Amino acid sequence: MRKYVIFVGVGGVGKTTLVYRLVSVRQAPPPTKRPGFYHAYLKGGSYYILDVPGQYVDEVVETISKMVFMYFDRALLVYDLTRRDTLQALYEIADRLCRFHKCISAKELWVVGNKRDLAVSLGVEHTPDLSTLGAQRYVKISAIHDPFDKLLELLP
Ligand SMILES: Nc1nc2c(ncn2[C@@H]2O[C@H](COP(=O)(O)OP(=O)(O)O)[C@@H](O)[C@H]2O)c(=O)[nH]1
Ligand SMILES: [Mg+2]
Repeated sequence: MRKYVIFVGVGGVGKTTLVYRLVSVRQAPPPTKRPGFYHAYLKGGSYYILDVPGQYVDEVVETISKMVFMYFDRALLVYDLTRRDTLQALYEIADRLCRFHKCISAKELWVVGNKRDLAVSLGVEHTPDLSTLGAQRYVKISAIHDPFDKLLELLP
């Protein structure tokens, strides 16, 4: 069984931290300059995970628009629960891809609110509108603090 997963979101929301946890890279993630394609055997299957680079909406849209031929089993749209701008960026990315290129082709679209630990300590949390994003599910996590099994649930 082969599964393809893509992580989408602007820089700083924790995508690479999350991917590193999933594929057991024990390193602090450097800023992501080029697409990271990772492979891991998990949950009895073979997973290919794509970590989209880019600090801002423009760069993320540009990278994804060049991969329109790819089909994913699940797209994880990641934002920082404490930063509304990172959620707003997801709306913009989804909108621009659909209007000017092609919507992200994925069987399932999940929204991931990361840095739950920070959201709890700051008492700040922004909630996504799933229908605007055409997403089926919303999950809150902490890429740093959650147990591995909880993070595995993000994979199809
Ligand atoms: N407090 C907290 N910080 C996090 C969490 N996940 C990632 N970070 C931090 O957020 C910063 C950006 O993470 P990174 O994975 O490089 O984000 P990316 O640009 O989306 O790949 C790093 O300093 C991480 O340590 C989390 O769950 N909680
Ligand atoms: Mg990164």
